[in-house]
Amino acid sequence: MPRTVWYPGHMAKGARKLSELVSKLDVIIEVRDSRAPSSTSSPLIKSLSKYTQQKPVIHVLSRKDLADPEKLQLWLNGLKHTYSADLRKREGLANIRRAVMDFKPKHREVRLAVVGIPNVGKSLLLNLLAGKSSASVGNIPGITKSVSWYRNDGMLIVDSPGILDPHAEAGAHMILSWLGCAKAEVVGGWENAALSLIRFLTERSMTELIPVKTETETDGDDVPALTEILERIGRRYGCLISGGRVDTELAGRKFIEAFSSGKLGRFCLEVPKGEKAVDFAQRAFNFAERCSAAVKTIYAGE
Ligand SMILES: Nc1nc2c(ncn2[C@@H]2O[C@H](COP(=O)(O)OP(=O)(O)OP(=O)(O)O)[C@@H](O)[C@H]2O)c(=O)[nH]1
Ligand SMILES: [Mg+2]
Repeated sequence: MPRTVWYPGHMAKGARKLSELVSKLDVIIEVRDSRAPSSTSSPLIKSLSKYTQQKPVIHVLSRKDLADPEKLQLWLNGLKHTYSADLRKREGLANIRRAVMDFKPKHREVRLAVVGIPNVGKSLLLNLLAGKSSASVGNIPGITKSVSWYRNDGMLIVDSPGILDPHAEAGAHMILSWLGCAKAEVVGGWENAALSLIRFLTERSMTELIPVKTETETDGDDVPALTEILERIGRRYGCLISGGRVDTELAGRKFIEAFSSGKLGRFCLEVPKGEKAVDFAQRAFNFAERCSAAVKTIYAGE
């Protein structure tokens, strides 16, 4: 049984450090991914309010450029103090800066922390606010490992490591792995993550995001149909091993990477007040585990 929770030491340490300094802050920026604003919310926001009085929180939905614009608008209509942004193009930055400066005390700089789960764009946002590329940015989860302060005209900003919920359900990690915010190893590997994503997309009629034909029946727990789709993906991406068989682990990785980077199209996995994608992902996770076990049994029996 693979480990289903990813909470290494730097996350625990980061959470502790943030709790120590939260009383000094004027405002917190929480960064979430526009494509799943509920599942990518930070577990820290709730826990930090335990340490001091409630702090104002500005929500930034990053990767607006990769999200379905209509579904994203539903989130923006329903959430207060929320700004969407394409941080790579600096779109939405002026609004975020204005919102932060509203909390600036008269006689000193405004103190803020940028928090969120891994790989949502915290350090990139910090660099844009600070006006320099001081914090390391990279497209794998877990780049920032410590809590650090940065200063710019009128702002004292804390960058923090991406921190996940140590008590999260396996499904919560599954959906994060599809978005590149959690490692696939945590949810049983790339094949497992890809099979559950294929199931999610087929059941939601979002098959335009799958780079091969999916006309095979996928009702119920139809194991061969999903594995067949993953094998087609593997053949499309050239993931072949001896005997012309598909390396399904590599195929899963290539598929998830293309999906999370937006190469397969824009999407939102959640809409407000709908079925939470994380609930679905939990079921998909359970299914994918059984599914990949079945595949291994087939290979072992050959
Ligand atoms: N397309 C797109 N990419 C973005 C956006 N915001 C951030 N990224 C990319 O997302 C990746 C992660 O950015 P980081 O700033 O390192 O994320 P982080 O939240 O600090 O990650 P950790 O330190 O690992 O927790 C980088 O490759 C960024 O270029 C955005 O709005 N649009
Ligand atoms: Mg970072």
